[in-house]
Amino acid sequence: MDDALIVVAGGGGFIGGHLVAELRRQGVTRIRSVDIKPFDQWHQCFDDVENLQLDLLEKQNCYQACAGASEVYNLAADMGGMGFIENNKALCMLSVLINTHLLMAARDTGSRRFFYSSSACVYAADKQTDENVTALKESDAYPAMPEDGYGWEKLFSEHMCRHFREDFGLQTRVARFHNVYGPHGTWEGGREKAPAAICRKVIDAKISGDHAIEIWGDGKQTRSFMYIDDCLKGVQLFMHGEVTEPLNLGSSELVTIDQLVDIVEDVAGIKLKRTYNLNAPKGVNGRNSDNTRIMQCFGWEPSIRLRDGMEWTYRWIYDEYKQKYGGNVAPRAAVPLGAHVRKKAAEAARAA
Ligand code: GKE
Repeated sequence: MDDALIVVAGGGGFIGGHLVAELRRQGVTRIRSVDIKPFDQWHQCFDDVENLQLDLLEKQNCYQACAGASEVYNLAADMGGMGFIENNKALCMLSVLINTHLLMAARDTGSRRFFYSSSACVYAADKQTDENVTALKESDAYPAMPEDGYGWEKLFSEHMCRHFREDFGLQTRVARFHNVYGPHGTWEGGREKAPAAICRKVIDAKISGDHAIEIWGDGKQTRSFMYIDDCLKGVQLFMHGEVTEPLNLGSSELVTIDQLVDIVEDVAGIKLKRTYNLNAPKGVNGRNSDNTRIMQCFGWEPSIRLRDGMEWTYRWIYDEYKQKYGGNVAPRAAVPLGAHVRKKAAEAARAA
């Protein structure tokens, strides 16, 4: 195993970059990190790693990426927070080509294990209508009614993994990530998720002196957020364990978005006047991770407190913000319309 080659697909992204860093810390000597982005846009890039810029939608590139690999981690996908996935459904679904071609390549080039990063977006919408959500257990993915676009791709790809294991003997492992956050994540540009977006908005307010914040939705929607270190630990437990069914990998510390803002205000030492944009992308009303299965299987669950993780994340974003914009405020991007608003407009247009 010592000189086994580990491939991280999506190694230029947030989670992939952290995974490469973690493998290096663990002393893995042969790592291949693959991403479509130019190297200067990778969230983390290490000189002692074999870095490849490849478009993994293309089958031949997946074969190049997987050649000689012992283990393949697939963290490559076109994705983002609600602002992105509600408005880019086709792009999100095209990631099916990445996982399909990687599975074929891993099978044909003799990889021992294959990890797929699925998402809590596979869960059925009708189980997430209430803010006082009952935590989602793995069986709640069926009957299937996942997040349109992104969630369907994830659910389909989970099945591809299962059938490659059953039919071809490729040892696939699948985790359903619940909203992962931390340093080195996207914090501006339209793909950022709520934890990073709220940090950036609080920093905007601090720097501009305009002590106000716009929150998407009514602030009462609930989520759990998993710090990156918990995510990395879970990914490796799953990859090297014997559990073949998709399992939740998420925190069970449920908060409202307003409570998330409270935490960031507290970290930043500021109080802001809140406005709520009900037309912005909002996703489901409530989502939490039921961790019964992961506890049964591994005797472990993500446990880093949100307050701690948000403090580390805020400080990292603050430094990045200052480095990029000096003492100036970052340019404000237009807020995209939520899928619920566009759906209503389309229905009204059809009725007229
Ligand atoms: N992105 C963002 N930006 N969200 C905001 C903001 C903001 O400035 N203000 C409030 N929110 C609200 C959103 O409207 C949504 O209701 C909630 O925070 C969480 O948004 P999110 O972090 O973008 O994404 P979600 O948790 O709804 O969905 C994510 O789920 C993951 C799995 O749990 C997805 O975007 C995927 O990235 C992922 O699969």
